[in-house]
Amino acid sequence: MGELLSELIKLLMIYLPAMVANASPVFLKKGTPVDFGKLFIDGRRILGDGKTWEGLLLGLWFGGTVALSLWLLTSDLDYFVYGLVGSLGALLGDMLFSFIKRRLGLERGAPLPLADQLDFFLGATALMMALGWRPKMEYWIIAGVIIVGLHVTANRIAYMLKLKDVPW
Ligand code: CTP
Ligand code: MG
Ligand code: K
Repeated sequence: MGELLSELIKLLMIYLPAMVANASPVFLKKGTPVDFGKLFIDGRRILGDGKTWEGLLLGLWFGGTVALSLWLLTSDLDYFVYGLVGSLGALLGDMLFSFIKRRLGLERGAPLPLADQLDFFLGATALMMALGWRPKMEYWIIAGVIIVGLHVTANRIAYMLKLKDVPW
């Protein structure tokens, strides 16, 4: 039990910058679209107005600040390196799924169950693992359930506070 708890806390700390990076662009109301408004070969937007350069910069800045704070608190450089990489991965994963949503003909903000909840988590995991991070599978699954649960709850709160137009 003691080991499970400490491993879970470490995992949540590794993912915390990615969670913050994913959540912070919500405070933006508009910005310059990453795709600059351009259309894909199917005639639909490449990514759509929900993915902006300002959102990417804000997410990296906030996620990076959390990663830096964790490094200073723990003296463990891994929290900074993986935190920063996880933040970038979260934002890229989010964009990858927006690309997929547009290809499916879904407008900006339309829900795609599972994808909307997992995009940033999968993106953060993929990029951190590409840089050599190796979580223990069983702990990773439990941490994933907690993180996705927190994400869903945070989105509902953001909706109630009128920060978001939709609760997902
Ligand atoms: N956002 C942003 N830039 C990003 C990511 C998010 O500006 N790179 C902002 C947008 O205002 C976006 C909001 O955060 O509307 C919520 O993000 P998300 O739910 O991922 O975007 P959606 O509007 O749902 O767009 P999509 O359908 O493409 O997922
Ligand atoms: Mg959305
Ligand atoms: K998303």
